[in-house]
Amino acid sequence: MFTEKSFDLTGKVAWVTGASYGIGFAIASGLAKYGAKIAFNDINQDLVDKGLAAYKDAGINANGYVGDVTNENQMDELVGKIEADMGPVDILVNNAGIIKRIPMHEMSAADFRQVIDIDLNGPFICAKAVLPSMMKRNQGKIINICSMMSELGRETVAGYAAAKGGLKMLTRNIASEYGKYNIQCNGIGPGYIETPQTAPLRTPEHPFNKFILSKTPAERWGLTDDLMGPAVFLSSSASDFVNGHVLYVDGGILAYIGKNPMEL
Ligand code: NAP
Ligand code: GCO
Repeated sequence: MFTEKSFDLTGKVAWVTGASYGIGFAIASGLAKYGAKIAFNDINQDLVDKGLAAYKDAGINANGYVGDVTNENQMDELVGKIEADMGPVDILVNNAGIIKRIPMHEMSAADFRQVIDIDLNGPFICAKAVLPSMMKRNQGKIINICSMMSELGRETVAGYAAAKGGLKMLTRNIASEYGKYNIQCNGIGPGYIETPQTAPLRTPEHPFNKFILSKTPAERWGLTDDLMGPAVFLSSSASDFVNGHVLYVDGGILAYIGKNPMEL
């Protein structure tokens, strides 16, 4: 039943991967504002320490752990640590990810494999690590951070688009296979967001900056704050009948043919 508490995450344990900064940090901060207890991991202790300081500055008492999402043993151990420290994981946000911008004919198979490993195998490994506990408790929320490249291609991002397209289908498959355990798996597809990952594209001289503004009805780059509300919604009981959906938070990019270049 929908009540004023339907967005409340009090007492829930949320694990956000790769969340020392950027989109993951913002999503974790948004979940914390609605009462969730935050666990996050990142690739090394320096990043985890940086994240812990940032969460503390934001008034959030987060638990940080070193772990590589592509390492199944590390992720299984990490889930055990979170459960021992905080309780079972109620909400998993598969956020950790990388991008490599290289023309495909110049991209090595190793580069392609690395992007697929982190951006697609990682979410599989982390979701697999939390599913058994969610199944036992007949409840759980899994949110995969997809992309415009889950729907669209563009030059130089073959590995990333393949990974994010696969992540959209992994989202649908987890929803299909585990919905009977009251587990909802959905995606969030950010548009073009101001984070370190897109910093190279946002320099004043980079043509991509004007291109994105022409493709975005909102005529601005997204902010990580724009992702907090969608994440709270998909983490809460307000979305218990939303499953297998990718919620695009893109300012309207996917709906818009783009401005007439003559008007730019
Ligand atoms: P970001 O600033 O590069 O942050 C990504 C985080 O993931 C970093 O802390 C990174 O650590 C961590 N990470 C990378 N590989 C890891 C691994 N193997 N194990 C654990 N952590 C790892 O990226 P972002 O812009 O915040 O993006 C976060 C997610 O949103 C990504 O999945 C990205 O594809 C997606 N996304 C971003 C945008 C955008 O416009 N920014 C739009 C759509 C989707 P390091 O610092 O060591 O790399
Ligand atoms: C790029 C950008 C995008 C964004 C995001 C868009 O090079 O095209 O980095 O891939 O990161 O994924 O949704």
